[in-house]
Amino acid sequence: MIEVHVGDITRLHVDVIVNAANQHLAGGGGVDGAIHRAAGPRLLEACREIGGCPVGEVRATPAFSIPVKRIYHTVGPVWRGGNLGEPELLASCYRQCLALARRENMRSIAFPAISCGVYDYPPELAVEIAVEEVQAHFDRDTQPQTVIFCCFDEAMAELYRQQLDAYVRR
Ligand code: AR6
Repeated sequence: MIEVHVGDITRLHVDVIVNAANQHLAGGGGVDGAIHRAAGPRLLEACREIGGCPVGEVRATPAFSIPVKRIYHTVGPVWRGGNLGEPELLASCYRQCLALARRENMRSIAFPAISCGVYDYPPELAVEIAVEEVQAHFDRDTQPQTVIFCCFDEAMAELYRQQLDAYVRR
């Protein structure tokens, strides 16, 4: 099941929330800042112990004060025009998070719009990749069974809805 939700990802009742982190796992603004604020200072300690995460990969931590099971920190690409491997790297973020959720037996996972804020990825293009990767997951697997695209605003949610409709019509 795929759902589109508008609101703060730290308030969702799911097994996993995904963080759009940076390579240093050092905390930051945007969704990263919101997740660190809600989880509390132990999250930064856990991230420091991990040490970092390459672009397109994922690292998992406990969620501390956020009432979910896990936080998956993935690092999206910075948009530099699209010819530097950005689409493959963004797809890899979604793929690796979904594969890890499957290995960890997580039933539900919520993604923010990775790279669509500070990292400047054009939302229309990012949403296309996100939907494609999640659909490909459901073609192969049944677990995690619920994927939520969590958007901070209605305009972004509308892009996901349009893309999901387009996919169904193909
Ligand atoms: N819940 C859901 N979505 C949110 C929330 C929230 N609480 N807050 C923001 N968004 P960004 P990036 C949306 O900039 O582009 C950080 O400093 C936001 O509207 O958070 O991958 C990291 O440390 C946008 O649509 O992530 C990195 O340095 C989307 O989340 C860098 O930013 C992603 O925006 C990562 O940049």
